[in-house]
Amino acid sequence: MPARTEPTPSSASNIKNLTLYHRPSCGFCVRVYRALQSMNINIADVNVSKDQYGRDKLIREGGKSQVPALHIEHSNGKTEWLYESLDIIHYVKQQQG
Ligand SMILES: N[C@@H](CCC(=O)N[C@@H](CS)C(=O)NCC(=O)O)C(=O)O
Repeated sequence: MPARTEPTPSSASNIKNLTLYHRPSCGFCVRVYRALQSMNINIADVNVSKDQYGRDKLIREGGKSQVPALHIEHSNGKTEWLYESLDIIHYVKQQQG
C-alpha cells in the first residue's frame, strides 16, 4: 500500500487581509519579520526589489516607496497603508487579539 502524505501541520496563523511590502536588505523589515515570527503569524508579502508592479502600487497607492509598508484591506473594501515598522508591529499585535 502506498504511503499517504499528509500536509505538514502548521501552528502559525495567517492574517489574510494584510500584505507586507519589504526589501530583503532593509533592517526595519527584518524587525517586522522577527516580530511576526515571535507572534507565530504569517502574512503575505511583496518584495519590491523584485516586483516592479508591487513597487509601483506601493508608490501610487501608499504615496511613498518606503518599506516596510503594510497594506491593509478592511472588510468594508477600504484599503490603508501603514509605513512605520513599530506601528506595523503594534497593528498586527492588535489584530492577533
Ligand atoms: N522609521 C521607518 C524607517 C524605514 C526606512 O528607513 N526604510 C528604508 C529602507 S530600510 C526606506 O524604505 N527608505 C526610503 C526608500 O527607500 O524609499 C521604520 O521604522 O519603518
